[in-house]
Amino acid sequence: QHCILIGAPVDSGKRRAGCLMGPDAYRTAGIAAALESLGHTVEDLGNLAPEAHPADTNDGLVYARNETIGWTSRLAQAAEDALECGLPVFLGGDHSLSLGSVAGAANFAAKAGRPLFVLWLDAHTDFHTPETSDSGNLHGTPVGYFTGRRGFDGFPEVLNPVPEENVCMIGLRSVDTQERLALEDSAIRTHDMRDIDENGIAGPLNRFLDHVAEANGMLHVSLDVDFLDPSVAPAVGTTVPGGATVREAHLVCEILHDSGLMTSLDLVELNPFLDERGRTAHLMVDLCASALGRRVFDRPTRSYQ
Ligand code: DIR
Ligand code: MN
Ligand code: MN
Ligand code: MN
Repeated sequence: QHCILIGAPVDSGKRRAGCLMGPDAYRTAGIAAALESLGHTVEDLGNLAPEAHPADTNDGLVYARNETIGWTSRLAQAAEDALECGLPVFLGGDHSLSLGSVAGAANFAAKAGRPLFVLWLDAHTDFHTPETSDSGNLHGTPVGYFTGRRGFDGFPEVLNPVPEENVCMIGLRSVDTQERLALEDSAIRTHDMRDIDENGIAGPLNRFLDHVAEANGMLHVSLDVDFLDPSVAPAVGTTVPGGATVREAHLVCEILHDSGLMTSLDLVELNPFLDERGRTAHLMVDLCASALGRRVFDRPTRSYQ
């Protein structure tokens, strides 16, 4: 495959700074070489910048709204353009980058006449709107945005909202009250950590991939560092105990590769400033490699190709 690395040093989605260093941490951890060693071609677009925007005053609850709007337009266009030529890998940057990456992927999918599906690997549901958020941090809003919830005044219009039933969340263990209420009325497929503890992680994932394949869908995968347990991935501002193990995360990525269905990927919320010796960046690079074909042995698996 042709992998297009898109540096998205978005740091406007929450108040704690540091995610702007994420893209360069992934490069330092060897992401390009890892993908090339699997036989892929890799093109690195460097780090993007947000579109011009008015300065943020931050006098209301919502933090850095204008800067995040600037990023959303820029990244939506970048996603749409990159999907013409290959598989975009967004090197975040905090999770507010997914307002743009998913909206752009949805526009591309609409042009291609295919439905877009989204796999959300995260401790959080990120289903807020700017109006329901208690923190005012826009990294908690991308799923609300790209599924077309109201309350995003001033943001680019979502031309092709992702249908709720096309969204699957795995790894959940921190859901705010307003998100919980909104999810109760939604068709989003949610799998919390208890679900994984009781049933394993492969079943829910394979069932979702079956839907993607049946619909000839495109699949955007958004991997938040805090999907992982903080004991193995400490470099994130919002750690929540009880997350996915290294093996559960690799299994997800290996199954994704075998499915042949993934068409774009976000690596988000890495804050290298909080890390020891780049261990979290290395783990995220290893997971990306698994999602793009690194494996121990070949084995017969369900394949949609
Ligand atoms: C929290 C945190 N629900 C918020 N969200 C995070 O600020 O709305 N998402 N960290 O990944
Ligand atoms: Mn998130
Ligand atoms: Mn999260
Ligand atoms: Mn919140």
